Amino acid sequence: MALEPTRDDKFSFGLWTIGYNGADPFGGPTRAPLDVVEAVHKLNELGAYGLTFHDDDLFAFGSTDAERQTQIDRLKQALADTGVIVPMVTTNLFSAPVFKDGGFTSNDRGVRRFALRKVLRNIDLAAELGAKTFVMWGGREGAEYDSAKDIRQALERYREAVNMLGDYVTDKGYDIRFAIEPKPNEPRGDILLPTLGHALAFINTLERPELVGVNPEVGHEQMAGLNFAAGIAQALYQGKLYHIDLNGQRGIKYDQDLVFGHGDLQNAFALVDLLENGGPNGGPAYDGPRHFDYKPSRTEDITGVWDSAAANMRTYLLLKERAAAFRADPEVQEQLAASRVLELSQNTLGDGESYDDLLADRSAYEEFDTDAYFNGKGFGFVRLQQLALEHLLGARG
Ligand code: GLT
Ligand code: MN
Ligand code: MN
Repeated sequence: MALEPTRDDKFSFGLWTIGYNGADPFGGPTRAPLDVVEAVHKLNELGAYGLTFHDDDLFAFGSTDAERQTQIDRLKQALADTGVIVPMVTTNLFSAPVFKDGGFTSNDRGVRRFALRKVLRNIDLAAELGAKTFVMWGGREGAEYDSAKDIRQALERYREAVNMLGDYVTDKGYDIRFAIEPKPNEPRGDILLPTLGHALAFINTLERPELVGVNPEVGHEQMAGLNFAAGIAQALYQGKLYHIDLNGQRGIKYDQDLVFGHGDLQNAFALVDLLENGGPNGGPAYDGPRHFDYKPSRTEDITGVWDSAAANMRTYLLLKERAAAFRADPEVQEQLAASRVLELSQNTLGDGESYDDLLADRSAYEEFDTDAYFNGKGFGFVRLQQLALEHLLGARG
């Protein structure tokens, strides 16, 4: 299998990822600003197919209309010269000081109205560039103090905002869907819609739920101690995986945004297997962009930036190769059957069986001898996981 990324792999990067200058709350930048034209050309050379961005990544907050247009034109030219596309656009509602208490859910109504205008303008740009997904990461939507935010009203305002944006894309005829990106905390002490599950539940309250899905990020779910691959399986199950942010995180701590695979590698293996193969019982796989939202480490120079960009894609392709070998291994198939992983796709009730039929089935209960049935036998999950690990390590075929 080819380990050279190609356009068909649908790898994309945020302009803010490769463009991260290395500044953190404790120290200044370690790298010079990266120009968007250079970013597009370099990503193209490395085999990526897409660039994504926030409005403020492309043209500084507060730019004049002319400055904004110059940057848009420069980007368009670079896209035309390379064939790179913009699959996703997002809005920065977090960097400007005015957003310190949030955008859609700031206690200050004037800020909320400004945030909506900023997003509407950026949706027009997304449509103009042909982006199909519009991500909403509400990093400042939240609070540090329980007394500071009426959570129910904040959710009402979030809902009002997303409903209005749904009306807007519908009325304009834009082929755009929204993807909410959950995160539990940072920069706020607590962020609204902190996990994928909260976001999925919120989406059900919207007026046009079909227009809204999720953009889960590996590290964000792991910051909450959750199993990312399992969450993604649920998002796929509910038809809500509209986009994905791949990166690496090592445990429950600040948002590390490491290279994909440089965190929980076993879960990354399970994730790639799921995205590519749809799970052991062959559920729907994912065919959207494989979007990397990582930060080249602060220790790196520009060579390290491009090395780490390439590392994300290569690791993904290595895991894809290992996952294919895992699925094709006859011993794995045997163990999947022995571990009853495949049996889970069978309905629990028989065809047309009602609860009356189940109640009448004495073998299911009255005559079901749990001790004899169990008879001390295990599931063999450890052997199955060791087979997975050995494939991951390249120790088997
Ligand atoms: C910010 C955040 C990311 C989000 C980006 C989209 S912005 O860098 O840390 O996780 O995906 O707004
Ligand atoms: Mn992150
Ligand atoms: Mn992200």
